[in-house]
Amino acid sequence: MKKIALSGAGGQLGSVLRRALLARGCALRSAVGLNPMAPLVDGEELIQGDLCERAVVDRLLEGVDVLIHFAGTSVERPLPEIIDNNLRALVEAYEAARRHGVRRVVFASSNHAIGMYPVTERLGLDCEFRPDGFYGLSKVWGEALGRLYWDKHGIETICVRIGSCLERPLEPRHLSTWFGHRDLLHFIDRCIEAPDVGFMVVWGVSANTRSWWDNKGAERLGYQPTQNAETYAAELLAGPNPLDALGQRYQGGSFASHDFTRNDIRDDN
Ligand code: 15L
Repeated sequence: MKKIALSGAGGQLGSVLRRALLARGCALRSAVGLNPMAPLVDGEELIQGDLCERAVVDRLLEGVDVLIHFAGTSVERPLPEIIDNNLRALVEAYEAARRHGVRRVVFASSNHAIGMYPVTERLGLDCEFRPDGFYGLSKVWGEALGRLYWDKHGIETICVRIGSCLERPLEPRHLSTWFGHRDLLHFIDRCIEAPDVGFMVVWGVSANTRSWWDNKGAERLGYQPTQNAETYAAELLAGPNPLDALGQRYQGGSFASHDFTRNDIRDDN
């Protein structure tokens, strides 16, 4: 059985994955951050600490086949925090992966790496980056880091550009960006089981009728989503849209309109 390490296991998505992987009897070791957490099952392997510390990532990755890296800052924050959590900690994780012969990393990237595309554009996997803030920029950097460690050190990486990963879609934007939990779990299963992936980028999105993102070219992963936000369309479109006009214009939504200062594009046109 493959040994799996999960970082960010105390976070919003990490806790969904932790529960599901343990329920399946997976050989799991979880990094839970700085705050102590109780084991969910007897004998669960939990690692506490800062991933920027070599001793912590060494404990996390010893004897591991696949690292599912969901740790890090997941929203727009001041640059020093993003540098520590999303840049430095990721390098430490890859360096420990080298030391311990980890074969594969699943990197939680984000749609905010491309959030400045207008919602009228449809994107393939080869689109250029258009980050919508420092958080999105950190995901661009993380994807490039994965590429480096594959090209130079032979560590495989799957970058999952996560849309809006929620139990159910909550607002009109999610009709395009929703990544249902059932699809997330199937996606992660494929990331663990698919043979020889090398380096790849994949949209983390369900089979939404209104999706902006096309996974053509990522077939070798075997990800076949079955959830579709359209099921909730009538209800969502009848409700309020929490995004302002700029947020509705760009794929990154509120991340794109945050601190937007171009004055040749206004939010009321
Ligand atoms: C993300 O990357 C964030 O971590 C999450 O909080 C959501 O904002 C999501 O993207 C999204 O775009 O809906």
